Amino acid sequence: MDQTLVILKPDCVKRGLMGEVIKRFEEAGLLIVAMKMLSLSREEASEFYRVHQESDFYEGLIEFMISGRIVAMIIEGEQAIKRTREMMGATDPAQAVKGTIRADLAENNRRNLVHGSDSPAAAREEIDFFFKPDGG
Ligand code: IDP
Ligand code: MG
Repeated sequence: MDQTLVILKPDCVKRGLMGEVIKRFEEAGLLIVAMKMLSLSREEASEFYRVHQESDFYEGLIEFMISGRIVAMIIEGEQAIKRTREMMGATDPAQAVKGTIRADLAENNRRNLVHGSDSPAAAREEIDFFFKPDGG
């Protein structure tokens, strides 16, 4: 069993698409084992996305991620990391395969509804980022 960290981004919450996205993961047989709604501070968003700090989209990404509430969740299942990434689709919805969350529902390559960890190491680190072992 893998665990992965998925975020429903501010556009997902504001557009009322949380249920639709969660339903897709659940219908694929993946299990949500932890979930919370929160707002990221600028510092937290900057740390979470620090691998992108040299990218030209970084500032816009941070502004977007702090623009509203998000939902962070731990999703568990066989090959959960790979499968959630496949279900999300490519970063740019225009490039994403039909039937994926981003192709079907996302607005553009920034406002693309969801984040999912892209490796076992990232999953561990990102789960710890949102769900500290002490419950904080
Ligand atoms: P991913 O979410 O598909 O793993 P990354 O390359 O890790 O994509 O980028 C992180 C996030 O940064 C994306 O999900 C998207 O919100 C934003 N982003 C990525 N590339 C661009 C871009 O070219 N323009 C605007 N925003 C982008
Ligand atoms: Mg990524």
